[in-house]
This record gives sequence, structure tokens and C-alpha cells, in this order.
Amino acid sequence: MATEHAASHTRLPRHDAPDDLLPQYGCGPIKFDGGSNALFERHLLFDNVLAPSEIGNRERYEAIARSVRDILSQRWQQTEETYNRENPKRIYYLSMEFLIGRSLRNNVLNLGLDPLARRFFNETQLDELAILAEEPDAGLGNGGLGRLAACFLDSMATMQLPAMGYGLRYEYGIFKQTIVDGWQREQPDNWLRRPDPWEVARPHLAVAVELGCSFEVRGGNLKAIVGVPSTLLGIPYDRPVVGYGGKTINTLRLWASATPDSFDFQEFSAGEFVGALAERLAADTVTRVLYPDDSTSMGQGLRFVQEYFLVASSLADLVRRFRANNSDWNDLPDKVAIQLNDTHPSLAVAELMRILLDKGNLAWEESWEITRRTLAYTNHTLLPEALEKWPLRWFELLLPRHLEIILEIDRRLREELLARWPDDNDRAERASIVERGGARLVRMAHLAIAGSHSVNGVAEIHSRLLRDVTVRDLAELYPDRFNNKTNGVTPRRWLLLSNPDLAGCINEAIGDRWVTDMERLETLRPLAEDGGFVSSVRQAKRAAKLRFADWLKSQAGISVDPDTIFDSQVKRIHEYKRQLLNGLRIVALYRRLRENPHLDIEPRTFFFAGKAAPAYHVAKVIIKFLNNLGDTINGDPATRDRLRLVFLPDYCVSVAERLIPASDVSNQISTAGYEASGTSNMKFMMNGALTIGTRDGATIEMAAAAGEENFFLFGLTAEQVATSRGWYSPWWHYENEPETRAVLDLIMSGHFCRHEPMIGETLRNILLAGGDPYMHLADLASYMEADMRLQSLYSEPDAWTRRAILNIAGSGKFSSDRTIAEYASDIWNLEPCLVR
Ligand code: 26Q
Repeated sequence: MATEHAASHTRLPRHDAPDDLLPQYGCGPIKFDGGSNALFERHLLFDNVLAPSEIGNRERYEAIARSVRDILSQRWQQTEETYNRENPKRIYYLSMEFLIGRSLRNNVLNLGLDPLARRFFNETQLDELAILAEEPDAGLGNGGLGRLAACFLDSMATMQLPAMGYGLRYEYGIFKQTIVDGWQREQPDNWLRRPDPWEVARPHLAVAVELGCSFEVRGGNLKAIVGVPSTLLGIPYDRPVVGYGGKTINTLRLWASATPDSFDFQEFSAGEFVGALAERLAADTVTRVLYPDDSTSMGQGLRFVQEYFLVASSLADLVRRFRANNSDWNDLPDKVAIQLNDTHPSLAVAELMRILLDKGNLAWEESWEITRRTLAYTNHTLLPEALEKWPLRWFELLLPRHLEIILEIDRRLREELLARWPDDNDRAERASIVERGGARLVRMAHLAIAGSHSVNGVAEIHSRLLRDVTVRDLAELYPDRFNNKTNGVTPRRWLLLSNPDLAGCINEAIGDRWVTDMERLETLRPLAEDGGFVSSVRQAKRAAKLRFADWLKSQAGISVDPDTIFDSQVKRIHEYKRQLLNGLRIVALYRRLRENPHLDIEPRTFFFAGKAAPAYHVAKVIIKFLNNLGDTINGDPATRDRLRLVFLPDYCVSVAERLIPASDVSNQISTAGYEASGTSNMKFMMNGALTIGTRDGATIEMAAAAGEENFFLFGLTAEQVATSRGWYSPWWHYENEPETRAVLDLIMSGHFCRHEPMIGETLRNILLAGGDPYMHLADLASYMEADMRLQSLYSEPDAWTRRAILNIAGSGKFSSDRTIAEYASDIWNLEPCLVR
């Protein structure tokens, strides 16, 4: 059943570009037939002032991207004009991270320009893949939290919501990872070395950010110059966020820091020109680099200034916009919703209070009411070491007025706690904002909870643990604020764009409306019994595997066999995510094969990818171990035809877009209770991989949606993890489970790390001597058992594909459109605003 739109040969849904996307330009009408593509030719010739012989694919990429930007620019501007005219309530999404990836193909797709692009490449005979590969990934994020922000922007624009993202324009994104001798090495990601065709600098909209002192930056640490207040300039750089269908084009506004031009060198340094220049350098340093997600960088002063810089620039900007269209501060919560992506922008509580008190001259109670009704906070982690706390001393130096405000918020909160639970000083101490005892710290999560009307976690189990365990005292004080918003991912990038084969086969079966209404995938459920559909889904998976294998061969020179099971675990390397548990499983299978060469097991290729925070030593040893393990089993004649392990370097959005569609198996094996949600789990599911995993994060809800019988669940539950903490000992498993013992003995014998005893020693410490805090050994036997079930299902191709279809059919809930619809109705009270 093909739809009327499924005409083009890739069978992608084809919506026509809105008429006014094809505007008239000052130079006369532009023809959009690929043959005389005037826009492209003009950019190619004039933007870089090069002779035709000097033009390469990078210049071609820039010219195409600039042409696409030309095409969308009027619609983009009309979107903002409409919002200004209609003055709807707007949502501002504040995030230190937006993990965007590449934009060209995504923008072309969302604008409905796919047919045009196809014609263009046909006629010009240019190398499409090589040109697309010239675009660097915009890696302005660490992982899940940053990618979630990018998916949310896509959904908000697609749903025609008046939304804007605010973030930082890091000159260096997440580091590039190389693997040298099995070890991770970090290289700077200078993604802006060449001009970025998507961004529009708006220096005339610069804002000033005032700090209580001046500072120099030494190795990420701040050296305060006390008593000399300073000013930073925030320069906005706007990027278009194209909604699917091209109707709404929202803005992602990224701030770059600079020193004000009006800076008074004389007064500051009394003729000290060099000293004044040093100050200028410090200001320019603020948005230089994205901090990697790890607990060692938690205490760095530059990060603190970055967070305030984001908050102050964004609030100044949105308040200016609000004031231009409204006269009464009390209308702010009816016109503005601000969502805080984790505590990273939670200084917004104090900043908004400061604006209302000092600029609006409002009373405390009124200001507090407006602040709370405007702000909402999303929590993404329960790990205590990841909860932000900043030294009070830094507030004294850099943000003295904010400190006054925070101390008053803290005083009132303590008063409220003691009024509600008289004499319970312990509770007041636990729940307060300022942590006393030793150096005083400001608990940013408590500040965010106190100053928001909504506090949400990102999956059911996570929201429950947040409320009942992590911040229980505050949840008892403000029960109505706490809610859940299970994460989602955009089906445009993660299915339609990255998996054309599967998308085409779904379109043929049920039409293309699932692209903006993922619940429609439910209608695939009966087709799990349709032989024709089952075989076309299997073919689509095979095509994706072949495409990935070709790419891997050409990129890295690595050959993989598409007839093996592609079994993947891709995510940041962290102990709680338990890449090591996966490693133990592989060692166990390797041992079984060596013991019994005739063992009937499904040939398999294991894929790992992910970065370790540069200062996270244990995570780096895990990467080293996995690489060594790969070297051993890939080189062992007894196993190399049936087990292979590939560690893909430099995991990023673009690698995910290729690997996920090609995977048969998705590993989601965190210690239950630790993964807030996970989002790659959802991408695998909608691409027809089967999940082997623990009952953690959103995986629990995914299994419920697909039917638990279509999942390979194993391991302790979060409750079991919590209650066995006190008495758990990995030694019990070592002593009582022969395979567990044999696996560990083999690792500790140095079999995989012959001349590197330190590796085995570290693993022994993690898994045995150190008490195995993430309980790898507790779950190994049950992981192996689930793995056996998985293998036996794979040996029946039709049964396997049927389950894959039931997974795809159940994945509709995990569209970020559903998540955003819930935020809009439950938290933001926000309606769409149609552009003309
Ligand atoms: C904090 C302070 C200083 C330096 C860095 C940081 C920092 C940066 C990034 C702390 C945490 C992060 C990122 C966290 C993250 O990605 N969390 C993931 O969020 C996803 C989206 O909700 C969830 O699906 C994952 O479960 C969660 O781990």
C-alpha cells in the first residue's frame, strides 16, 4: 500500500516545500532546477573567491549549505515576525549542551527539498557522500543530555511551537577520540576552523554580563582579581531549527563571549596596557571549550562562569523581548516558560530574582511568585557525585548580589521546613540550599527545585527514585511539583534520515504519516504475521548492515561480515553503564568456544563505541581492555570466524546514524537504578534491533510497550540492587559460579593483556577487591542466560524479524514529539503558533 507521496525511488515521504520557501531574490527569480542552480553557482564562485580549479568538496559543501540557508532564510525570518506579531507564550530551552551533529541532510529533508537535492546531484554528478562528509559534526555536547536537547528542538519546530534554544557557542566541542595501542587519546575538536554556513552572527544584539570581580584563567582555574568588577559581552550566533514540513523555523541562539569594545583600559589598569589585554583574553576564554562530563571537572571555576554567562545572556535577551511586547512583569509567566536542562543553568533562579527585584523594583514575594511560575527544572542523574555544588566563596567573589538572594531563598526555605516539621533540624539541614559544615557549598539541585513550579525526571523509574530517595525531603514539602516526562528521540533524524531502507518499507506498508505521528507504527503490529512484510523488513536490515560494512571498510579499513549478528553497545564509557559486563560476556563466549570448538553458536560481531572523560582513569582502562580483548579474539584462529570485536573510535552523532540502523542487538545493561533514561535504547528499538538489557531507565517502559516477551530482560531490579547493597559480595559469585570464576581467572592470568599486568590488576580491583559497586558479577549469569535465549531466537530468522517488527510497532511512544507534547501541556501551558 504505497502512499501518493511515496513516488521517488528511495520511497521517502515527499512533502512539497511550502511555496514561500522558494522566494524571489533581489537579483531576480532563482530557478530551482538543478541544471542552472544559480544560488549554488553564485556561492561557489563568490563566497571564497577561488579559481574553479581551486574549488574542492569543502567549498562545494559550503555553497550547498549556504544555498539551503538562502532558501530557508525568509521563512526563518517570518517565523520570528509571526511570534512578534502574535505575542504567544514562548518556551525557552536553556542548556549547556546541544549535540546537533550534521545539519545539511537534516535541513534538506525537513524542508522537503529532497527531490530537488536528488536532481541536483544527478545533474552535477558531484560526489554526494564526499560532500556531505565535509560538514563537521556540531559536537556541542557530551552525550544523552545534549542529544536530547537537539531532538527536542526538532520536535518543537515540527509541532510549530514558539520555542527557542539557548546555549553556548563553544569553539571546541567534545574532544575527538583516537585509539593508540588500545588507549584513548584526546584531540581538540576545532569545528569552527572553517566558517560555519549555518550560523548568523548578530553582534548588534550583544548583551553585557556583569561580574563582581575580574579574573585570569590558568588551566581552567580562575584567579580572581578581587575588587575589580568586570563585564563580559555575550554575542549571539543564531542557527535555524527547521521543523519537518518546513512550516516553522525556530532559532537556536548560541552565545560567544567577548570583551566589550567600550572597555575602559585606562580606568581599569591605569595605563597598564598588557594587564588590560590579559583581562580581554580571560573574557574571550569563557566559551572556548565544552567541559567533558566527569566529576573532576565539577569544581572548575571556568565552568561556573560559563554557566552564569549562559544564564545571564539568555535571560537578558528574553527579558528584553518580553519587555518589547508587554508592559506588566506579572505577565511574564503567561508569556515565558523557561526549561532548565539539568542544574547547569539553575543560576537562572537567582538571576531572574535579581532582574525582578533590582530592575523591575518588585517586592520579594511578587518576584518569587513570578520566578517560580516561569521556571521548570529537569533532572538527568541520581549519581551523588554528579549533583552540582558550587563553593559559596565563588558567589562572594563573582556574584555577590546573587549570593544575597540565594541566602534569602535559603533562609525562607529553612523557615518553611521548620514550620512544617518543627524541631526537625536534620531535615532542614538536608533539604536546605546552602550546605554548612566545612567550606560552604550551594546545592544547585535544591536551588532549582525551590525556584521552579515543575521538577521532572526523564523516565518513570528515575522520576520515582528522584522523588522517593534522592530529594525526598523537598518532594515531601512540594509534592505537586514532581512529575515524570519520559524521554524520546526524533524519528526524522533517527529513522527517516538514517535508515532509508526501513523507512521506505514502513511507508510502503502503512504510508508516511508516522513521521509526525509515531503512534501510527502500532498499525504494523498485525503485519508481524505477514510473510511479505517480514521479508522486506529483513531485507531492509540487511541493506543497512551492508551499507555500514562498506562505510567501515572505506573509513577504517575494517572488514565485518553482515551475515553475523551485529551486537552493539554505544554510549559514554562509565562504570555504571557496565561496558565491562559486556566484556565479561564476550570472554565467557570466547572460553566456551575454545573449550568446545564445535559449539553451535551464532557468529557475531560485537561493536563498542564511546568516549571516556579524559580524567576518568578507570573508564580509560575499560577502553584499553576492550581493545585488547578484540585483538585477542580477532586474532585467535579458534574463534576469529565466529566472534569478532570492533571498537569504533570517536563515537559521535554521525557514527550513531550509521551504526544504529545496522544493529541487530542493542545492549542496555546498566546497574538497575543508575541510568536515568537512556535514549540510544529508543533509537535501536525504532530501527528494529532487539534489546538485551536490565530493568533500568526507559528500557522498562520500552519492554512494556513492545511486550516483555519481545525483550531479553535480565538481572537484578533496582529494588534488589538497593536492598542487597549492604551484604553483596562479588566473591560469592567468584566462588560459587564456575563460569564466572573461569572468566575472571582468564582475565587475571594476563591472557588478554600479556605485557600489561596493570590492566588485569585494575579490573581485579573493580570487580573483586573493590567490592564490585556496580554489581557486574551479580548479573553475569543471568546475562549469559538471556544471551542464550537471544542466540536461539536468531537462529530462526522469521521469528527474530517478527519480534523486531513488534518492537518497531511499540516504539511510537518514544518519539520526542510525544515527550514535547507532554511538556507543552503539563508544564509549559503552551500552544502552537502557526506561521502565517
Ligand atoms: C557538570 C558539571 C561540570 C562539568 C560537566 C558536567 C556535566 C555535563 C554533562 C554533567 C552531566 C552531563 C551529562 C549528563 C547526561 O548526558 N545524562 C544523561 O541524560 C540523558 C537524557 O536525559 C539520559 O537518557 C541518560 O540516562 C543520562 O545519563
